Amino acid sequence: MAAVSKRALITGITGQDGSYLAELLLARNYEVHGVMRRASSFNTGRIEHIYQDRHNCGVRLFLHYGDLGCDEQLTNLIYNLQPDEIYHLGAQSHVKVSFEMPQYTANVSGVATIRILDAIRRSGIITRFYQASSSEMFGSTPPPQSESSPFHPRSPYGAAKVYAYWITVNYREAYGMFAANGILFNHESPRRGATFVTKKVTRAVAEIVAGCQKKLYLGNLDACRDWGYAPEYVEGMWRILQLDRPDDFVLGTGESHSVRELCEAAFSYVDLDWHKYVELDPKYRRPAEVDFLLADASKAKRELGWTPTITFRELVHIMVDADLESLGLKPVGAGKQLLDRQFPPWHTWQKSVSSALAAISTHAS
Ligand code: NDP
Ligand code: GDR
Repeated sequence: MAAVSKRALITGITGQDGSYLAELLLARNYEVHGVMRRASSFNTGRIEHIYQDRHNCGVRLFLHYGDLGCDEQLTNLIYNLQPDEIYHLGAQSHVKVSFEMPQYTANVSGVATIRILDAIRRSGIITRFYQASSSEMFGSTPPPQSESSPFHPRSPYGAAKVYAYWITVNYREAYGMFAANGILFNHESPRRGATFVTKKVTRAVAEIVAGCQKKLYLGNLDACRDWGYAPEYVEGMWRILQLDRPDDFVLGTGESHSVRELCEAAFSYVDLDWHKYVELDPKYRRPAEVDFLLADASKAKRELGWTPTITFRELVHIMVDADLESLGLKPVGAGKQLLDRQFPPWHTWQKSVSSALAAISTHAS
């Protein structure tokens, strides 16, 4: 076995991006440490397939309990581990929920960033810090949005992320830290949380095919998003931290589609007409909406050599296939074949992951 190359610390390792990033870093021979919060039920479904008992030899993935709401464990981990790279991905990441829990969201998705940055500063260690910034910061700023577009957040989540963005820039400028923002547009996968709209739609399609669900209730069908495939975005995060100097980057596909188009793409993939199944429920509308997000990621292309390859329809096919498979149905096949053909082993088809997540229900927002 090759020697360990670097040590990384990931907050939010149990989330969609954290799980893909952990796989990517393990494949690149990193020692990976992840922060997970204590839960009374299972919250490691996305990383179960890469978890190794720490008593085995050659183990390179370690999990530590910690909560972003306070700094006791974060400070210890940073000081004791002295990671070469810190990827801060943990957050209360649901925009609609942030209207219901605005103070909690400010704390966990905003203030947590300064907890980590200040722990780095006080510990005196040399490390590289990645902040998971979001296209939600642009809010009502007209498309296309790039690194130079102004921020106008439309939710407590977006506002919290603007704070986290600027404090990252501030620590870079004030203390000369390697601290960088990735401003990522929506990215999805079979591991996406069940209450985000892509997963809600693709999961419903599979349930309807299986005969377990009759209708799908959604909010605003007109909102447009720049949706990409999550594993390609964690590659972008890694590249941002490999640069000679820290900088901020927009990552997105440069294509935008409405929620209505999402429904059409997902249902038509299994030869169903979405009009017969989708109904509107005002419960899923937000007090303020972000209408149109479209990334101008030309800086990332130029300076990181980062260009996403999975198109909107391909993404939908991947997710519907995964959801069909997780219910024990035969995938249509185009999405599954695409992954088998196009991607290296660190994020090939993971039936185990989509099945584990299928058990989680979709009651909330
Ligand atoms: P997820 O919601 O899938 O994952 C969030 C992670 O944060 C989970 O591991 C979650 O733990 C953890 N977390 C939440 N609250 C706490 C807490 N109080 N203490 C410790 N850990 C906590 O998000 P994604 O993977 O999709 O996104 C990763 C990051 O990127 C987030 O910061 C998100 O805001 C940001 N982002 C995401 C985009 C996207 O399209 N996916 C786009 C732009 C930015 P648990 O598993 O226990 O819930
Ligand atoms: P978003 O993602 O808010 O963009 O945040 P989400 O999938 O929740 O919503 C996208 C759009 O779909 C509309 N929509 C619905 N959304 C949900 N969740 N449920 C519904 O029933 C529904 N009906 C319509 C929404 O109104 C919205 O316009 C995601 C998160 O990952 C953030 O953490 C991240 O920062 C941004 O993407 C970029």
